[in-house]
Amino acid sequence: MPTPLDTAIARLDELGRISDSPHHLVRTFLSPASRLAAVEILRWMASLGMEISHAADGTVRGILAGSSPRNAPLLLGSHLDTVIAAGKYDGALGIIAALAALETLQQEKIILPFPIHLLAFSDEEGTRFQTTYLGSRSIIGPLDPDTLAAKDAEGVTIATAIAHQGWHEESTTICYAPGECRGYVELHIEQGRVLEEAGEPTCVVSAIAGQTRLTATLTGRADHAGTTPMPLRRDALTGAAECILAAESLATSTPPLVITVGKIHLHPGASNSIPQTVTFTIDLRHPDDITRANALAELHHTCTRISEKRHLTLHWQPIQNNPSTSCDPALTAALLASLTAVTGSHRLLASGAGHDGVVISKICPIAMLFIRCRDGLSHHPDEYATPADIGTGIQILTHFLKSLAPSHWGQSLRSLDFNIFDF
Ligand code: HGY
Ligand code: MN
Ligand code: MN
Repeated sequence: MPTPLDTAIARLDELGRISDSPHHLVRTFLSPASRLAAVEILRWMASLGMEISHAADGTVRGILAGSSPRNAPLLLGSHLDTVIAAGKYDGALGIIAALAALETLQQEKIILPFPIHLLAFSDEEGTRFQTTYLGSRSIIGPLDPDTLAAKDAEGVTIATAIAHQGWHEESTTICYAPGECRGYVELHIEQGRVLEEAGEPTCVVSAIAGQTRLTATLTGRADHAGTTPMPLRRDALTGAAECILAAESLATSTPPLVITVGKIHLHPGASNSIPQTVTFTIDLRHPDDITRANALAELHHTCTRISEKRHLTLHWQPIQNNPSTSCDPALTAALLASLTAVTGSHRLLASGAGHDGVVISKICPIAMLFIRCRDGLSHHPDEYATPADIGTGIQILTHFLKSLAPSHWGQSLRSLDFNIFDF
């Protein structure tokens, strides 16, 4: 009989093979592979006896009612979408590890005194539309008009994508009001090197760094590559290059600020034509929101100066701005108690990566558990977490869930005195 860990490892491989590309792993908002992955996750949820449903935007949910279905639910989950040329752990591990923890509780005949709602969010990465957290934002309220108007590379808006590519057949509205849930807990790979360098398998997350996403478009003039002397050019690509290097030097001189240009597109794109327009993305992050805002203003000023000097026009288009988000102290203390009980570690770590908890923190307390990943590598096909570390993560999550049912664990954790125990 396979253990919950065996099943989890097999499911990671299975989900890792569901892709929109034959060349690498990629699942984007409302894509065919995202739908296939959602159907597979629903199958796993149903096999645990969960009440399953899906939203039109592709987020799926499994509910275990527990012994008191009317009590406030605890939310578990992560995202089912990926970046391009992704690894198979980012997102998927959080969904699959939660299933394994619930399976362990079932094998031990433990029924929790409140419902568990396991959520697989349709879009966290923002790969198709650059706007991130579409799935989790949709469970706390309707998407705002600006977001719905965001366009993908083909010019399709989010609104059109949901209307025409959404999973409307038998869909449910999955939505939670502030205060309706007792908390949200997500297990995720660290996507950094701290745990590996510390020689520890897991840690608890203290906060999630704030992030700004925008696109910058520089416009000059297309011209002939052979007949246009250098001083007469209005080359949008060399202008963009100067801006991008300025962003790199700003980030390098202001640690732990990080700035990334992950996408760039130019027009007309002929080898013998001087580039007329260049659009590139900027992803800017810092744990402190004031420093992040100041860095953003400085970068905008620098890029404006560069474009003026080169007789280019600059269009600076903010896409989104997420504040630094602290994890809930009480829920984090409970998760930390389980981390310590299972591994002896007390490690807390701030997350440089964004997570759906940033959004869910608007409606309930959040906490996160990190699992070590090899070389800290993520957003890469070689992303890897060992079965042993995944097993430790599942053990901690299971211990944590049990700790919320004091009847199984005495009253020890009640002394932490927080509302998670209010039944
Ligand atoms: O970009 C991030 O931090 C996350 O992987 N969405
Ligand atoms: Mn990611
Ligand atoms: Mn992720």
